[in-house]
Amino acid sequence: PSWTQERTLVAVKPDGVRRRLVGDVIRRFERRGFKLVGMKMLQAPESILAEHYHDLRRKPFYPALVSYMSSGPVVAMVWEGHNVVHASRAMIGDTDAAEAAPGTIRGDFGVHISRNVIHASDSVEGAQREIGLWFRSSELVDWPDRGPHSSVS
Ligand code: DGI
Repeated sequence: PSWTQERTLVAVKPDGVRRRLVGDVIRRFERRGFKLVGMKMLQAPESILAEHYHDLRRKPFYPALVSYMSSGPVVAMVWEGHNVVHASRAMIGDTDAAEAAPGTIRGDFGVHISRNVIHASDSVEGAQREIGLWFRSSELVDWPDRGPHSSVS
């Protein structure tokens, strides 16, 4: 088959870290065959959050969103693989936990739209922008792989 390799930004939000869900998130992405090429824990600075959520800056929930995202550390990851952007949106589920299907991360662990455990980029262009925002290129590791999503068959 022809593999289109993509990368996406996934972040376990402060509620997910507090609830010890980092390992479950990583396990789900690994079992799906995706390749981890970057990962770090950080207290997200407001400059990153302001840029990350720039499109939402006029929403009434924006101040609460930034304060929630600043309420503890996040674990930011870059995952690579065939159609990883679309697939990871399906894996995390609907933004609103009440709408998220069982089996998705938000459907299994989400409590409320404002405490929805995880972020994943919603487009290939968005993913490129977000990866550049959260990671320096030197923090991404392009290790050789012969896994299920590899371009080396
Ligand atoms: O890409 P998503 O995270 O699924 O959704 P988004 O980019 O539309 O919104 C980013 C985050 O903002 C979302 O994960 C939770 C928060 N948010 C979105 N819509 C609402 C919201 N928070 C509240 N309280 N109310 C909303 O309507």
